[in-house]
Amino acid sequence: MDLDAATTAKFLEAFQKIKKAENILLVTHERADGDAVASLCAIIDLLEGLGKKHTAFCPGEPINQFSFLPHTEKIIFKDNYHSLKSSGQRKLPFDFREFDLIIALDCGSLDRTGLAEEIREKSFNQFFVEFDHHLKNGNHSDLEIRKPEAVATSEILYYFLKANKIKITKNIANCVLTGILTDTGNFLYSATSQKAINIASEMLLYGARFPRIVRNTLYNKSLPAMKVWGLALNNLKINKKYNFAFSVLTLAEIEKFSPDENEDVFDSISGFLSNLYGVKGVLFLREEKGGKLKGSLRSAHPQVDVSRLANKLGGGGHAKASGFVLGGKIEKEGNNWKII
Ligand SMILES: [Mn+2]
Repeated sequence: MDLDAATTAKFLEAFQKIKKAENILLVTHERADGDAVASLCAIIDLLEGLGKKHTAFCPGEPINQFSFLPHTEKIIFKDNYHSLKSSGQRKLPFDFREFDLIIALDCGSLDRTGLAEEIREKSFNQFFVEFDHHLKNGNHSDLEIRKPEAVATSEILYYFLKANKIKITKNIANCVLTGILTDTGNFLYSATSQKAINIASEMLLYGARFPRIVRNTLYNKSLPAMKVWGLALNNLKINKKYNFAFSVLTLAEIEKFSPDENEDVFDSISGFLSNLYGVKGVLFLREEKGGKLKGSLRSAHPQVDVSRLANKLGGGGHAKASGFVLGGKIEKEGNNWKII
């Protein structure tokens, strides 16, 4: 990405805001993925170097597989956040009014931060900066740094650091490389760019540990997770009319193997199912507790944009990887299933 003057000006402004701020809130999206956690950790590293007071927040359960990243122990993960919210008992683990700067990283949409109401209100005049590579969704940012052409938010952070001549520490290098690797499926997804590969190799020179990242993000599946994978593979079918593959898991099927809720079992399944040759894409639909259905869409086909289907179903994401959530339950009868 060649940085145009307008983007460079935004990066400089963002750093000015950070330097002036007294208390900074960092937030990312629920069910945080590698890029989300890595982006948080990279900015935590920067803020600690500057001696800035800060809090990092992620709604939802902690994702254990990223605990190898520096500073993850400082992130406040809020368990049961959404159920508390719907029952009206939501209580934030901090006083939102104390912050003068809020930085959202990799969020996709404000609703995924768990802080949508507070951020929209900005009742105490907080300045809101957004770094994201998802498509635009709303007009809530005071400073919006959005680059859908970047493979990861971590890639955007790299340009931000460069524009401001900020030293890339070994910690930051590990974070940026993790974000790029996880969001490109270790450079396998079609969105992978030459720039992302160049940045990754530069991160190795700054001390990022590639084998350690891959070991933690790829070779990390437990036996229950593998069993659930097996079931998802077994249930995989192709809809010949649309040349689209799908696999459906009911809650009862999943619970038979009691996978650890803190393990990212399902994202990796949809990624693996998309290895199927010759189809336009794949849908992985699973039933969750509380009458929710989660759908993941993946495609490796150059002409297919699965985010259009995800958007129609109230979700979102990228052309090659998207998701949605619906209310309902899955009923299976022999080889057939329906949503009730
Ligand atoms: Mn991302």
